Amino acid sequence: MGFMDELKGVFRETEEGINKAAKDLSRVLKDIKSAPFVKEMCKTASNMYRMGWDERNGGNISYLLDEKEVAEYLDLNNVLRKIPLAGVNAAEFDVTPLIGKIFIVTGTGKYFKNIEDDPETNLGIVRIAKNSVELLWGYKGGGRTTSELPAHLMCHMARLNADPENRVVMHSHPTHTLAMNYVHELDEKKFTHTLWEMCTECIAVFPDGVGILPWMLCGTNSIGVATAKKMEEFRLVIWAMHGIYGAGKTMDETFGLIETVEKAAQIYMLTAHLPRINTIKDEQMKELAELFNCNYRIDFLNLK
Ligand code: 2HA
Ligand code: ZN
Repeated sequence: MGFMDELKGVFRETEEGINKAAKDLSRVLKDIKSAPFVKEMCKTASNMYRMGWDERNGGNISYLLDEKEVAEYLDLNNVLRKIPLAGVNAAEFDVTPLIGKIFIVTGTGKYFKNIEDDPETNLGIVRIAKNSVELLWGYKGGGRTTSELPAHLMCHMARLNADPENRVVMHSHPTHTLAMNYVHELDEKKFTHTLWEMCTECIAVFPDGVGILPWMLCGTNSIGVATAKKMEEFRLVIWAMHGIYGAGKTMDETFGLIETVEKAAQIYMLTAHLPRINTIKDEQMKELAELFNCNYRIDFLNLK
């Protein structure tokens, strides 16, 4: 056999090998749209939209995924493109603890109401790199991560320090919570106390209370730094006259935190202009928090 024939044979074998490997890979990879984490993002965004918390492109969610689980659906070596970590000032924002971690994140300018019908356009799965994120799936048609990604990543770092099982950061514009921002003092103790008074179980759901930031420009590193600082202490942070941030271990826990604050704020807004005849007393809140064994902010109660 001549040298050329031998060479052709080697090429043929290599090509066959590559084709077989590609075929094997596509056979073993499951359909990403059936992944539980994609379905959870879709369902949650639809629920948030229907709750009226996420008008137009309002709100954003980031969800830390398990690499092994993602590898069942995607080839982790196939980076579709790199997206810069917009507006990042390295001195303020060191992403090192998150490098290599994979998140599913809502896209900038995308509407929550459209996510369920078209997850591939409205969501992205990204791996964090030094000054950019590597797109592994989604943002079809040239989309990018939410403009609030710096705030989200900073919050993840703060919450992971407080609780290594934290996975979800969620931002939205819940109506009554926002309304309450205009008529109630924006003091963390007073605001939390009022919310706790509005439904018996509030103190057990968010015993750590609600942190509050004054009005700040959104989409910036500084609001991210300030939110993350609050998140060292609180799982819920209000952005005055804008909305709320929640963080938790699961999508249900995080959604439930915001839902419970919003319910309490709704009751406040339904009753604030009426004479208050009955109320839950601080001693009763203490009793409940202790029954549920909650590590509650006792300094947010006015106990005698
Ligand atoms: O993503 O809610 O705060 C839109 C927003 C920005
Ligand atoms: Zn917002």
